[in-house]
Amino acid sequence: TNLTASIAGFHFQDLLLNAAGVHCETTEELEALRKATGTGALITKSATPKPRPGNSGLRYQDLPLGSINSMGLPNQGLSYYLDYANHYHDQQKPLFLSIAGLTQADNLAMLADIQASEFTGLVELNLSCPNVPGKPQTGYDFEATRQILTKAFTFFTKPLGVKLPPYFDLAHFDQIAAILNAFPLAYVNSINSVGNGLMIDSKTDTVMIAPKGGFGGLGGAMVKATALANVHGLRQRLNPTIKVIGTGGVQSGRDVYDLILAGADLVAVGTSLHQEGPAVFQRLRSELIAEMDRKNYTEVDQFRNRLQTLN
Ligand code: RRO
Repeated sequence: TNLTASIAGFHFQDLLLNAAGVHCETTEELEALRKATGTGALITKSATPKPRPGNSGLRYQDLPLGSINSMGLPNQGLSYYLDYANHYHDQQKPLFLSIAGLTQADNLAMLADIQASEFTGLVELNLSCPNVPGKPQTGYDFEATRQILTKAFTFFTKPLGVKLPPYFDLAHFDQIAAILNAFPLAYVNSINSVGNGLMIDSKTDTVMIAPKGGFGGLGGAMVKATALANVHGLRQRLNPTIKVIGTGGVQSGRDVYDLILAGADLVAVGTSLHQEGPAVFQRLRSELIAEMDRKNYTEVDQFRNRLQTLN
């Protein structure tokens, strides 16, 4: 069975990777992803120019239908990930470097550092972190999104994608796609967590996590429909040259299949990776192949973006 994909001249032997942020803050975690059966790529924790400890207190909780997090961008700083990247030689599994500046100036400075470096992988600009107090998600500010991309593409020539927040109105799908289509993006990754949910522990009548009074990004099964809608809505609107990484709600091989059917080229796994560790990729890969076998498919191209509608 052929699970290969390609983005911006990079070839992937398998179409699964981690969702940025999960199991990818340290080189040890990244190496475990690289070595895991079933991953076709890996991505680093979103970096800021300097290391950050992130938010204080309990900041991630598993839930019956997924997860809630308010990590607050804990990371080792851009130079740590650039250093890992510049010693990275696994041609079989391309490396994505994720960056998430707290300001436009920080994002442009990091892109300039990456441009000047010997880095040869793909870069993901995270426009959708929901958890830094006082910092709105850039992806919900269409003019700010247009402005950062306009400035970035004046000098940045390496393969660049963006990580988007979920959108909930078809008019917003139209607006964000029109902006993204104006730039030579390699891909979009949709969705980040569903920002600023709130869950309650019924035993104690308290919120589930400490930062921001309990508000945090939702992931896992409860966001699957939102992820499918965003992947499909964007795939319908984006230039064919812009590939799509589908992220959100993957617990089974059928969930991977559904994101591909909706138009995803690669599929990323967050909450399930947090819960099961890197062995999740081997399970998802074999479940996807089993689902394809049931349909007599040997290639993902036979069903990618072939979602059927009624009537
Ligand atoms: O670190 C986080 O709190 C975080 C980030 Br940067 C993000 O993009 N998405 C998320 O759910 N958490």
